[in-house]
Amino acid sequence: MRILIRYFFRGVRLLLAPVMLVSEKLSTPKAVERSEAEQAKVDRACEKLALYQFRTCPFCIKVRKEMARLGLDIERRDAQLDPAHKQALKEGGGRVKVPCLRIENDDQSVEWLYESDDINAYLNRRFGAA
Ligand SMILES: N[C@@H](CCC(=O)N[C@@H](CS)C(=O)NCC(=O)O)C(=O)O
Repeated sequence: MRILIRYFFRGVRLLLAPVMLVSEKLSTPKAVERSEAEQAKVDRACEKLALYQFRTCPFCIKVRKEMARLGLDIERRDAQLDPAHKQALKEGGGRVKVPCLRIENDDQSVEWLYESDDINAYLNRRFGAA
């Protein structure tokens, strides 16, 4: 019975995935405009960030849309399909839950920030309009 339920939900997810991805594409906002120098500075800062995500997780989509709005080129790491990323998230952050933002500080220390609202608030504090 349990296996049937698992396959049922897997099927639902498979059917919903394209809908979610198309809807994300259609509703992703345009990026804020920055000068070339400002954008280069933001791009450099984003090299120290990585988003652990699942492609069709609604909370990840929320964060990805905010990244797009803020014009942030943050590496996305699939913690569902890539076992190395999944393991890194488990070991570094403590659990396989997404979205999770990996933040490398200037002193090389690393923070793992969970919760889509907290991630978006962090990105806005750091990269939003002053
Ligand atoms: N409140 C969280 C919810 C995140 C969440 O439920 N993510 C799901 C994927 S859509 C997950 O990682 N589930 C695995 C788990 O909770 O262990 C947020 O806003 O980020």
